[in-house]
Amino acid sequence: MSQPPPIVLSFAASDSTGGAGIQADILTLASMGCHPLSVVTAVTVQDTAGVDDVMALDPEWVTDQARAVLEDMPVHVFKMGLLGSVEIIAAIAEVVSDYPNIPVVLDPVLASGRGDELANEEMVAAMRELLLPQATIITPNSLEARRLAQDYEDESDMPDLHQCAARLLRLGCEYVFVTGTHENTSQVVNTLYGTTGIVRTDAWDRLTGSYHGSGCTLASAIAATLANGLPIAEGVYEAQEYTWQSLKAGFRPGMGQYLPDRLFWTRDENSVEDRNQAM
Ligand code: PXL
Repeated sequence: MSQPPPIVLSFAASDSTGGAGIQADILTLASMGCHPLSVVTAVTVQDTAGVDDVMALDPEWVTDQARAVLEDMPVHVFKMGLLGSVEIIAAIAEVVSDYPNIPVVLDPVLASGRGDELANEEMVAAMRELLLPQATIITPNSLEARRLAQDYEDESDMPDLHQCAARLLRLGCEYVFVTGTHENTSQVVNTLYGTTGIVRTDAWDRLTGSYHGSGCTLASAIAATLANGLPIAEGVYEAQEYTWQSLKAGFRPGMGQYLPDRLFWTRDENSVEDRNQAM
């Protein structure tokens, strides 16, 4: 009999478009050979153009969803996305602290790619204090890295990305993977930092579209590679390659942003080329 798929538990919010959130995580994890468990933290109202509303669940419901599946199945990796409230962050921190041997991939979702605010300052502080110390790897984009690392009491504090990563590592996570999509560079440069410094830097050709769900796809892909047993540096590379391919094969089902095609590898190559030429 073949091995059962490794199990990844995702804590994230529902995005009805299927572009980001728990739906992105499920698609990515399944596409990369894992069985996804989904603990819903919040429900959003949105389309491919923007987020209209977010309703966070009662934190007890988050705890109960997680405890029920954790007591039933062996989980290989935790993945966290949009968490919804300070109380939910505290509830999740308590659940995962009971499983110190399960790696944690934390995508510190602070805003959507389109700029919709998805975390307030209290939530940023709670993530910093309660989740970062338990994280194996955090995957901020450069804007999130600055917001998580900056000292708000000191307006002149302008750390560069290396300094941000060093500060975040000091808060207790093992690795920080900063993505560079929002930086003014011709290629997208992503850097993985560990406690001994830079572990790897990868540059990718910048794709021209505006995509919804790329960060969720990348963090879930990293969780999948870890669940599949890859060492972190290799896993981070594979996850970038997978994400870049899914963005390149992206499609525009509505009137707003492109969505990644997480099942790109099931399509006939010519049909993806045709699809992109038609748009
Ligand atoms: O891309 C971050 C993100 C995560 N989770 C949900 C979202 C978004 C961005 O819009 O809606 C549910």
